[in-house]
Amino acid sequence: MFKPLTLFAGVLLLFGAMVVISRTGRAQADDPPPSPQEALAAYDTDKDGTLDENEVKAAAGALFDKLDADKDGTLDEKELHGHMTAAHFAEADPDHDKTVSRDEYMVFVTKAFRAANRDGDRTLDANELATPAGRRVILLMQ
Ligand SMILES: [Ca+2]
Ligand SMILES: [Ca+2]
Ligand SMILES: [Ca+2]
Repeated sequence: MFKPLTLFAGVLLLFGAMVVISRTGRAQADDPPPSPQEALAAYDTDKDGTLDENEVKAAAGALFDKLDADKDGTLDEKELHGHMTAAHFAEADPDHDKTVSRDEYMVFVTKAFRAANRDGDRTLDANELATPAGRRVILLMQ
């Protein structure tokens, strides 16, 4: 005779769990991209839990091709919109021709990687990717 009550409690518990899950989901959706976890899941090709310079450059090269909408081999400020601030664009374009060539992009990626690699090992871990410098690296890959 206690069974219906147990069932009711079970349903309540399940409902409570669903509310918690949906709240967590919403909180994550509110988090601004980029996410270190997503970047690691997408670009850590050797699955060692960190991004090394080769992994970052491979992802950055793929993004370069994707962003180069007019396929002229360079990225202008419009093509890079949202991936670099104006100040970083100027830094990435040392010859000031208002475009970033693939070589210039890779030099900038390497600089961003080194700036984010706080402990000076050869990899970026989740904590390093969560810093402002690390987020800059993620934006150069996605
Ligand atoms: Ca790795
Ligand atoms: Ca272009
Ligand atoms: Ca590191």
